Order: sequence, then C-alpha cells, then structure tokens
Amino acid sequence: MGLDEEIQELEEEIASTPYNKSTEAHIGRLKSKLAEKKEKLEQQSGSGGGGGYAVEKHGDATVALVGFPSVGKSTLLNALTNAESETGAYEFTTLDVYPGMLKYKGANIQILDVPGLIEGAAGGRGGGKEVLSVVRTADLIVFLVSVFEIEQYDRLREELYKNKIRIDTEPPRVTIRKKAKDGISVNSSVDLDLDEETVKSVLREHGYVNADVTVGEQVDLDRLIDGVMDNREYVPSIVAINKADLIEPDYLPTVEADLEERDIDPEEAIFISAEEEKGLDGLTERIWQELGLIRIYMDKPGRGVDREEPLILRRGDTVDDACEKLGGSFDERFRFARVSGPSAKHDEQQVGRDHELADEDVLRIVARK
Ligand SMILES: Nc1nc2c(ncn2[C@@H]2O[C@H](COP(=O)(O)OP(=O)(O)OP(=O)(O)O)[C@@H](O)[C@H]2O)c(=O)[nH]1
Ligand SMILES: [Mg+2]
Repeated sequence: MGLDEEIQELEEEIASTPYNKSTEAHIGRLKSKLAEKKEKLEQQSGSGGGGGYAVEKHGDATVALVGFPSVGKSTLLNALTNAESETGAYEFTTLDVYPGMLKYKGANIQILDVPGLIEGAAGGRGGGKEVLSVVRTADLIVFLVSVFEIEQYDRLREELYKNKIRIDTEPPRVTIRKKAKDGISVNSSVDLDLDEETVKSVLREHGYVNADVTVGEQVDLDRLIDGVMDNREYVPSIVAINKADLIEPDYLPTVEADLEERDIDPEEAIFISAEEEKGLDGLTERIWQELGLIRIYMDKPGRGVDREEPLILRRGDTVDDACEKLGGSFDERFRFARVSGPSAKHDEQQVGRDHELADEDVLRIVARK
C-alpha cells in the first residue's frame, strides 16, 4: 500500500470513529500517524515547506497578500507599493510571487503578491509549494477576499492549515525533554481534558520512548500534535474586503452577516477598493499596527535628531535590539543611552541596554571612543 492510500485510510478511520473518552487515545494515535505519514509524503515528493524561498525577504517586515484569482491582489499591490505587478480582467495572470515595497512612517514593508495559492497548492499550478514557503515566513498575512464572496476566506484558511500554517494563534505551550530512561511522564499546569494516557500514546506514536512532557494550556488533540511536531508556523492575519465599490449600501448587512458567521468582527475587517484606491490608508495603518513596528528617532552626535529615517524596531524591543540593528561597533563600545519620549520617565533619561523602547522615542547612544 502506498503512502497516499495509507493516508486516505487513516483519514477515513478518523472520520468514522466517534470521539469520546474511550476512543480518545486511539484517535490520538491515528491523528499522530496521519501527521507523520503526511510529513513523509512531503519529504518523498521533495516539496517540504521549509526549503527554497521564491522571494528574498527585504525591508523591516514582510506581508503576504493571499486571495483567490482575480480578487485584486495585483491591483492592490500596485496601489500600495512601487511594484509593477501585472493585472488583468482574467484569471491566473500572475504565476510567480511579486514583491513590492510599501513605505510607511519611515518603514520599508515588503508586500508579496502571492497568487495561485488555491490552484497552486491543490493542483501543482504556479509552484504552489514555493508560494507557501513565502507565506510561512511572512510576519503578517493579509487575506484579500471579494465583497461578494466572503466564503473564499474558508478555503484560504483551510489551504494554509493543511500546509502547517496556523493563523492568529500562539504556538501551543507544549515542551518535550528527552531523557535516558523511565518512559514518558506528563506534567500539566492546567487540568487537562485529555487523558494522560492519550498524551503518552501521542508521544509514543511520534517516536518518543523516554521523555518529560510539559503541557501549559488546555490543548485538544490537534494542538497537542502541533506542539509535538514543532514545524508549524504561527502567523497573525487581517482580513481586507476588496471591490467594496461594487456594492450598494443595502447589501452591506449581508456581507457583515457573512463575516460574523466566520468569527470576523465586521468592525475589524477593512473594506477597500484597490481599483479606486479607497480605504488604503486604513489598511496601511492596520498593517503597521499588526506588525507591531515602532519608530526610533536617533539623536546622532553633531547631527541632531533624525526624524526622516527612523530606526524601525518591534514592540517590546530594547536599547540592545537598537544597537544590534544599528550594527557597527556599538555593541562593544556601549556605555549607556539617553531616551526622551513615550518610554522615558523624563527627557534624556539615562538607561541601560535592557530598557524597552516605544514608538517615537528619541534615542542617543553614548559609546566609548
Ligand atoms: N470594481 C473593482 N474592480 C477591481 C478592484 N480591484 C481589482 N479589480 C479588478 O479585478 C480584476 C482582477 O484584478 P487583479 O489585480 O489582476 O487580481 P489578482 O488577484 O491579482 O488575480 P490573479 O493574479 O489572477 O490571481 C481586474 O480587472 C481589476 O481591475 C476593485 O477594488 N474594484
Ligand atoms: Mg495578480
């Protein structure tokens, strides 16, 4: 029996086995087997999601634009960035990944027009796997759906999930430490719904014989397996609704109901018209917010404060991260820093490397000569 058939059989058995306490460990084993077989199949076909990026990462952050054909990805990319991505009133106009650079608040945000996700991944068109490797490494996914076809969102999420991309969720708090003997022991800081025996059988199925497992949250079987497999990517996302210029106001409640059905808050979704360049400022600001970028204005000796080209960091970054991004020899020569602005208690506050910076801080690094 080939891998394909084994996978199909496992999927059928999982689907036909009712889930309850007495079948839980069994289903756990089946799902684990299935995950391992899929991994193997991927390796055999030489298309593991990890290798070979179609596009190099550039700039301060990378955003992947995913959506069905003709939804307006290229139109949007062209409107937001300096890119010249081909657009057309027919499907499948773009078969590679097209990059563009969005300049916003002094940051360079790379936006990737990722076409062919649906056809590519399912039917081998347009280098689907390469396309997916690009999505896996993005800092943010923008789902672009047509205002008339909100249900496209389901397929997009499904396709990403199948390819080990987990949207809007943190990695499961599952840690495994191998040991030399004594079998598998399970520690949990929460009152786990899963039986200890289930957790153990899942681990065994993934090849562990002796290990300490710590589970720090209420996981279900799928999330437990994600934690064990350790090769899933966790990427945040936002939803943009394109072609909003085409609807009449009385159609809006229908769109909102479609969104709510998918647990998308209509207030959170961003309505745009890529073609008429409407709503793009709002979209850009949301991208900025979701990426968690912050601007640091460097106060350079003899040159004053540079507000034109801020140093771009992430929320939570420290003076140390600033030194690292600045490069040069700041690292060894660092004495202390002075910060004014939102993160400072007072102007010119003297701080050390571990001081956490905030958007629009002014930073001066005092270094040894
Ligand atoms: N009315 C309207 N038409 C749009 C809008 N955005 C894109 N279009 C049109 O939709 C068609 C497809 O747009 P593209 O930007 O090529 O779509 P795409 O998602 O890049 O398509 P593929 O490259 O085939 O995946 C073009 O005719 C666009 O002019 C919009 O906001 N409103
Ligand atoms: Mg296109």
